[in-house]
Amino acid sequence: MTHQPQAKYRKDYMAPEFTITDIDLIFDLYDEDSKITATSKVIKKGDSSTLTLDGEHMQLAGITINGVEWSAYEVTQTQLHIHDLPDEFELCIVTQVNPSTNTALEGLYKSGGAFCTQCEAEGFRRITYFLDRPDVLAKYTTTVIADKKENPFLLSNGNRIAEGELDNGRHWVKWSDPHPKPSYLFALVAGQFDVLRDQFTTKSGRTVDLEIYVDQGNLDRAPHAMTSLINAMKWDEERFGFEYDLDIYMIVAVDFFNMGAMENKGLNVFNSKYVLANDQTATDSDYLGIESVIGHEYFHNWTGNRITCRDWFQLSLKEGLTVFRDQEFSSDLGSRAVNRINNVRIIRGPQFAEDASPMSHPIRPEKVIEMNNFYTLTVYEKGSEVIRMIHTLLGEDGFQKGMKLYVERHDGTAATCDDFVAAMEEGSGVDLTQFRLWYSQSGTPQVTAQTQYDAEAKTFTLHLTQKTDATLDQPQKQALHIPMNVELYAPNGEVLPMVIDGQEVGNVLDFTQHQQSFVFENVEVEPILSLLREFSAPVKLEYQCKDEDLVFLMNQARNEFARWDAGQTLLAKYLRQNIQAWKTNTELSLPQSVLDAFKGILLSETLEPAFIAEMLTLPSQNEVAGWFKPVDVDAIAESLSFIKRSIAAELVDELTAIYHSLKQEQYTVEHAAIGQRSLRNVCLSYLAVTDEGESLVVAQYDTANNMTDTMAAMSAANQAQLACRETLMKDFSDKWSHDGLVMDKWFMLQGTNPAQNALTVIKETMSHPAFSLKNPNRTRSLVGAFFAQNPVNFHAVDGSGYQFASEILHTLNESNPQVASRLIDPLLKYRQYDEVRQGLIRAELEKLATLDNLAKDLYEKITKALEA
Ligand code: B3K
Ligand code: ZN
Repeated sequence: MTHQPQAKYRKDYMAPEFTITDIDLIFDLYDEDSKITATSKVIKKGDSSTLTLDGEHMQLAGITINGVEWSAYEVTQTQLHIHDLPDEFELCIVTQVNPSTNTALEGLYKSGGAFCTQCEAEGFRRITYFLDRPDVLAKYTTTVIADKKENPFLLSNGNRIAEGELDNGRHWVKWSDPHPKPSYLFALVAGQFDVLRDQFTTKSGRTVDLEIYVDQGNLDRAPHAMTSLINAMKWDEERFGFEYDLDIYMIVAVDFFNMGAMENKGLNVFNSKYVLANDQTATDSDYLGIESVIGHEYFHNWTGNRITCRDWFQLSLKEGLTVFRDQEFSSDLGSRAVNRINNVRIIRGPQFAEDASPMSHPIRPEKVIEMNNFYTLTVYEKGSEVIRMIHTLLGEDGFQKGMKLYVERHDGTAATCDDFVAAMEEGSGVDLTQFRLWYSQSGTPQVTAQTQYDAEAKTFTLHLTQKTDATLDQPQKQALHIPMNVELYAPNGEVLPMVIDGQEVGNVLDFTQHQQSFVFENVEVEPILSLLREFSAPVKLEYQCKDEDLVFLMNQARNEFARWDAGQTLLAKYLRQNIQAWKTNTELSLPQSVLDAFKGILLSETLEPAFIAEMLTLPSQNEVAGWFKPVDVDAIAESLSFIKRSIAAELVDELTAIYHSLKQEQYTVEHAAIGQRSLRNVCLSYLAVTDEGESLVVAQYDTANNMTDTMAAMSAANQAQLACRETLMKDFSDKWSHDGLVMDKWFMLQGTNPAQNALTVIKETMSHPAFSLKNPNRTRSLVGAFFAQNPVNFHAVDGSGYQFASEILHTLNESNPQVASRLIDPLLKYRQYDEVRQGLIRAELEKLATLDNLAKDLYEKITKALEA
């Protein structure tokens, strides 16, 4: 590294010395040399007469102040300092950029034939020199000029206010956004598209034009996104009272995009993966993903855009809250239990792993080198769990009162997480003093529970302890306010009233000390305890529960999540036991009672198919890995495979019968139909490891009339390593080679291929015509899946997986550091593995650390990992 990147600290926040209230932008777009003229109204706020603006990766062509050419300035690699300034002035800056060589996909770049921008977190500074920080809110007008034939559509934020033609085949459109916004919400798109149009009438009767822009020929894949958008607009009015505030809402789908989507005011830019779907190209989970991301970006209009973040340390203010809102949206529209289960899987798997890694940070980080590194599962998903805990403590009514106050106080401003909590507290009257610690303390709390029944006194006591292990960023931990949702059952299934100190209490206990006991009175029989219902706090729970009690809860708990969780706990117990058995060369085994319990669930006539499918889904290899240190990837794979084969062998008749009974003639994307397919395909994944596997999988592939069933057959063949795998893979690739988005599914199967020669095949696959390391979706599907979801091959003890990772990261460090920085995560966790693997991974990280041009994205993560 030539110079060491500097960290920023939350505690150092200072209000800006100047502010910019208005900006007028003119983009003269050319592939290789686009010119941007930015005219801003600047007002001095502090004492200095030097204005320092952020800017990088562009050329400065000129500066004027109040129309006069200015020479009192200097430019560095990342800043522009302008001296001798008056108190208020008009600043005009002309810059030049090259969109066609911008492979980092930040700032102004070309995605296929179209121009587009990505500014969050700090991409606007690659367009012009600016106060590129979220607490500077300005009104934007934007004129886009480009060749008319190649770019018939010229889009930006706000409302279209003027347009015109120029004589050289070029044309222009001018946009004005009446809502002051930070620079990260700026967007521009220019290109040739097909447009799906609709309208929405808001609750106050205003008509909003809805437009979805897709690559030409893809119009038949846009309707689901439109339906999702309309549902989101309606839901936000009904549940939160939030109405849309411009005359137009546009979504543009692009193929080259670093993340899922971006909530730019009035002009969302989306990864095409989260827009395009029809039954031939998309699976049920793609459809649900689109609904959720379209909702998420729309919900940002209030939680993110109208009220934004004061500084980037506050990111969870908008992201945690908006994830909570999108989760609620999906739960209100679909199955609440299935949504909750899938969200909890993310927390217990990858989020807990992040907490245990060198990147561990609180949902409101204290120290950042590269902001893009903090768009994490912790900020987003744990951030949402923190909001959910507030919701649990306040109830829906108190929560909505808090939200109302939050909006009244902070609409049109840049706020902090503390502002949010204060509003929730005052709006609801619930004390959140200790609760605030969730914002500043990192790591996963470990809760241990023990119980005691006193038959004579008729009391049942729950002893709880909490402890959060030190994390790399924070050695000392305090006791958190943990909402602990519990329920007591009598052995006959009756729900017991919970009485403490003579008072009947609700389900949610306030667990606030390191150790705390709750004594329930008038308990006539020894009860069965359902603990951490709804996963009421993002903690690891240790509670020795008898198998019979878990089976009881699987069958009798009145809450579906609790039933699923009991099943998972039972599976976890036998997964651990078999991992141990495999390591000590003892025979693997699974009690008949466990098999019977799952049989009961499979045959249940009252449970929804979608829910049964979740009950029968084993924890992922990565989730199980999180329970151990050192992790033995082979033992985990063997144990998971043993449990799967045991259940399949025991239930083969039932699985076969249900598999056949759930066949649907017609494909519809309705929740009931999705649930049935999901159970049918879970059955197939079990049957794949039985004697019938080969023929069932081939038959399903051959007769599938939708992508969900096609992919389920292919995944089953891949996971079970069936002989038909190669034929199916070839057939799929012959059919879909022209379509990168569809091929991503195929690349993912290559990436997660359990076969021993997977890495060799992956290297060959990189020359597949549909593959390109320049495209983040392709890269994540093939290479990313191998790093993160193929543990046995990635952690091959000869180090081949690590070497390959290092080569890929070396290349991506130059072309797209943001993508590189996402992919490196599995390597950061090297301390979880045995010494040989630790040594091998460390060596690769050290090699990367010496790269001359190491981007700060990778620099931040690698230094943390090596320091650890
Ligand atoms: N706010 C964007 C994410 C931006 C990521 C920048 N590296 C999408 C979202 O969370 O809605
Ligand atoms: Zn978001």
